[in-house]
Amino acid sequence: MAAPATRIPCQTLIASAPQSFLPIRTKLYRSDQSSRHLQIPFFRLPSLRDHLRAQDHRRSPNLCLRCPRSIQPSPGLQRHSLHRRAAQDRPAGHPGRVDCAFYDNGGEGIAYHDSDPANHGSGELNPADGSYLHEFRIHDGVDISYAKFNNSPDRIDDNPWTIVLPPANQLYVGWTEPGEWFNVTVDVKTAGTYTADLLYTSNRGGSISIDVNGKPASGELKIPTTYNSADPVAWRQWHHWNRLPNLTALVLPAGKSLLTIHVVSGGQMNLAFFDFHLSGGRT
Ligand SMILES: [Ca+2]
Ligand SMILES: [Ca+2]
Repeated sequence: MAAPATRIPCQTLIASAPQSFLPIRTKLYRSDQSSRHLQIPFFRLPSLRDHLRAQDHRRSPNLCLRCPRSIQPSPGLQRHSLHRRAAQDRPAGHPGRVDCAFYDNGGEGIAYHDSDPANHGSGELNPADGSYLHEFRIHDGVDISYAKFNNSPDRIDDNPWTIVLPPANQLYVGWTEPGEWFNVTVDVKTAGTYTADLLYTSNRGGSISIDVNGKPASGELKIPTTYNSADPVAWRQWHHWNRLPNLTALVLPAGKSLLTIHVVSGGQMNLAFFDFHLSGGRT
């Protein structure tokens, strides 16, 4: 049985996590004293009031909306927080696993560049239904989906042509096009040379590159195609997962570093995560 969620004052939450994406369940109070509950899995907290007003306005355009006095985190919030700790705070192998879909906050031109403002995964391929996976960063231009298992009649990501199985529900950056990029801030415990494995699919082959703190660091990294003509399902050519071991080696200083992942050529790749391993001597 899930522990009862703690109610957090709205202003406290906004002040403490100004750029987080949080799933919430809240109660709206209207000027006629009526109210209703609303579930919002993810959105940018500084736009909380605007988002709530827009949601409610469509249903009751003649009523004013008072800001909710508190926010009740949904169970998804706890899972999200645990995930972030697992990804970022592991004591050995720091920075460890870097999930691409958890790129930095900040929006278009700051944290990422995407070729169009729509998210073709969250809210589109995966229709908005109030769930964590379908609405993950739904308002971002980066296109995000997740690994789906046991689909019928055609399996999706756990298909026979997948070489390395991703974790179920693994979020990934898809619909990639040349020229797109996203930033990921990593916190490195031990300075040194790190190799990185990549979990990915690639419909037609392509290449990526990685900058470290704004400077090109990896050179162009070839991503071989995972196309397999034996698969009779055409759309599944985007779902043949594989792992590229030791794709690159990066010299990372201790402390925070900004990684910028560029899609250089090819596009049509799905990028799930990089696993970093300390491979060289300390610098
Ligand atoms: Ca997009
Ligand atoms: Ca895109």
